[in-house]
Amino acid sequence: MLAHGSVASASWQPYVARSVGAGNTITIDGDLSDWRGVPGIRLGTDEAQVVRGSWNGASDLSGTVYLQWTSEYLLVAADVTDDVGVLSPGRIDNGDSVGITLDIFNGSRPDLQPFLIEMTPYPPGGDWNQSVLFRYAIVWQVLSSNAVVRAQTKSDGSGYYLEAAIPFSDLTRDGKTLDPVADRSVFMSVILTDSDDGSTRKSVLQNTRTAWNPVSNWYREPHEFTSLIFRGDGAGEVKIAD
Ligand SMILES: [Ca+2]
Ligand SMILES: [Ca+2]
Repeated sequence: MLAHGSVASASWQPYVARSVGAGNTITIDGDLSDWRGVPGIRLGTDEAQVVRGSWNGASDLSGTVYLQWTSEYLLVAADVTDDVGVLSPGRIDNGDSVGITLDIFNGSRPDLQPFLIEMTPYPPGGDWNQSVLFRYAIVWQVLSSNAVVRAQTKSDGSGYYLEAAIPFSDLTRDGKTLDPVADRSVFMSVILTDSDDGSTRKSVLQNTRTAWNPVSNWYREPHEFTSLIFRGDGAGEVKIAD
């Protein structure tokens, strides 16, 4: 095993998200068959991706996260291996969750916090309206969100599939809304959190070593993220499952 942070990983390279494409539809239902062929960001393949807690290897926590977009939505899919599924009774990001940070200002407004979007596959009481925690990175303020999350547990108990649609209209701050066509690139990081008891974050994996670390920041230094690059014209349909 490599020591923490000793080597860069290909998973830390900028990620190119393509638009869904004319004639194609993504259905937000936790079934990722409509994502076939989309390149992913792999987590849990590299000890250096562990930024917090203990990690017992790929069967404990690993996954692949995929991003696409349409003119209306940033779309997220995650195929997560996690041997013990649990929801935190407190904040959902203290339990099993998929997170994404986005700095819509791409580093030009260090006075403003990046967005931090945490999504759980195990919504409290089965209420999908409670499956998203949408806030600024270190401003612990829950923001209203129209983001939609759906997930399915893997039939063999080895983890879950998660799918989400985050409206670009939610990614608005100080008069600016993220525009994938005009902006073309934003600072972004992806976070997988594993809890086995619902109260402790046992492991946290990221696609960048420094987006969060216990010394310097809490996702508030977007230049330490990697980049999300938008390609395509924004065509494509999104359907939300019940
Ligand atoms: Ca789907
Ligand atoms: Ca877990």
